Amino acid sequence: MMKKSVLIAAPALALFAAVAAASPAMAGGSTSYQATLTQLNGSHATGNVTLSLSGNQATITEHVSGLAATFSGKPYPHVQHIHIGADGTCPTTAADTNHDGVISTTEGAPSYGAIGTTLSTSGDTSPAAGTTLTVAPSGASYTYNRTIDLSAATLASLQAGKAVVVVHGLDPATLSAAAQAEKSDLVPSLPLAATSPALCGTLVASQMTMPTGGAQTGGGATASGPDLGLLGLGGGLLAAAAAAGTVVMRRKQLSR
Ligand SMILES: [Cu+2]
Repeated sequence: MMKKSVLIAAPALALFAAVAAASPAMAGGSTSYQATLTQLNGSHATGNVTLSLSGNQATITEHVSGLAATFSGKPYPHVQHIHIGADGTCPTTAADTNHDGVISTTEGAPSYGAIGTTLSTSGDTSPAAGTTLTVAPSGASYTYNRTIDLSAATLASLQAGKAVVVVHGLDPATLSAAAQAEKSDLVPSLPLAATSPALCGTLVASQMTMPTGGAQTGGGATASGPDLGLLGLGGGLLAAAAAAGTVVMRRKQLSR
């Protein structure tokens, strides 16, 4: 008798565990985006960004390293933004139209667009805070973590695959003599190096929420690795439910 009840209980437990594991992604309505940040202007920096979107609320986690460490003897402030409204790409050296050896922020704009959201450490995240050095993360390496509301414009670009994270601020010593003498295209009181892009990466959707009943129809257009995992889990759930005698669920599926 003991043996029998254990055998019956086991599938129920397994089903419960599967539902619990699947629920946050399926019911929470969040989508994850990832960006691999690659160097611009010979910065030799690296980084990555994860953005978890729920409605218009974005939780952003960013790791960078290898950036310019100091500026005027203090930790180097690296203004950083989500750029929007253009190609959704990072510029090549062909963007250096004045041939000073530096892709300025303005020269890169045809690729990544204008500032949509400022990834500041506190307060304002609008484009107005774009060059406020006091709320920029600083130093050669940092981890940035903040939950913010995205504007409608940034949200639209993000969902269209055209949102690009750009981290600014180069070591002036790495610039040509001519470029070292230039003023910033964004803040004329600063040198060109201070605001020129050092890292760039397009935010790409890495995990899509399943639409309701989406095990059959969802994810087809944009299926990637994590998507396929969810699809597999969804299918497994249906099979488990059918096996457990959940007739309503089975009927619903058959009637489609
Ligand atoms: Cu920027």
